[in-house]
Amino acid sequence: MKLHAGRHLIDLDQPRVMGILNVTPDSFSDGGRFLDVDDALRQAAEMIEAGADIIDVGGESTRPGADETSVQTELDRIMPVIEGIADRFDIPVSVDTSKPEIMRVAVSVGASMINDVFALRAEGAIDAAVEAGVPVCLMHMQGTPRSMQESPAYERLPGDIIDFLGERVRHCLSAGLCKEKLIVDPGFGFGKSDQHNLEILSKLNQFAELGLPLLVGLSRKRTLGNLTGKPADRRLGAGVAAAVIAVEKGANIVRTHDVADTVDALKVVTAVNRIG
Ligand code: 7PJ
Repeated sequence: MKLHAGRHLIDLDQPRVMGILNVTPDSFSDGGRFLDVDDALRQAAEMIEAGADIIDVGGESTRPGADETSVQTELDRIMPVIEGIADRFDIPVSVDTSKPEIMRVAVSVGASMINDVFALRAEGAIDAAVEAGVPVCLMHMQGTPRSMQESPAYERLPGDIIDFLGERVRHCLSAGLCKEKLIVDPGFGFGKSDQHNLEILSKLNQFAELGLPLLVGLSRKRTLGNLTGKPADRRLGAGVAAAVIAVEKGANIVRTHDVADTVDALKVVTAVNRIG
């Protein structure tokens, strides 16, 4: 399986690591805009050095309870960073957004992939993605970031999520996106209890029925904190374990804050799986 992402070709015959680069006020606290961009580019360089295969740039917080960010604010945050990475490094940059305006601009300044936690459900998003012509990750979320953790409920897991993604895929195909450009993601933590997340992870192999590359993001998420009793910056071991389980159950791309350790862990998985 191969993904054509702009000038890049991503070979999914081995697991790939997507490094998270948040350009939000929570991650890059103070200082002027220039400083933020320098910080972000330094972090990107570090992740590339550590073996990242994709850098995912986001300018809007999607944490539970988060408010929406305006288009202009999001653009101001991410444009110089996307342009900077695309100019300086030979790595695909994905843009983490649900807004069609942002998708268009991000791709025009060098993003070669779209990562949409709203699975192109925003008005105009599918058209923007068709025009952009880059791969798109469709993620499942129940509710909205504001409300999603209030009382998530499912009839069947992971069936409900596979059904949702299958429907989104069909809708995107009928709107003109091609199958070779689609990636799916169960959306760990997005409208899911700890029990839901664990059930989805344990049955992740069932997503293979969609016949598309599978991306997962478990890095530092709350379920890992609840399991270990550790704060977000001390969930490395838990996150690496989750990434290894996900890849063993068929995940092709792992989205993580902790690139170096995840890359090491997946090297071991890949080496062992080459043998038997
Ligand atoms: C995900 C994401 C994820 C994809 C976030 C966080 C919350 N995009 N964006 N999948 N999570 N595709 O990183 O903790 O799980 S933001």
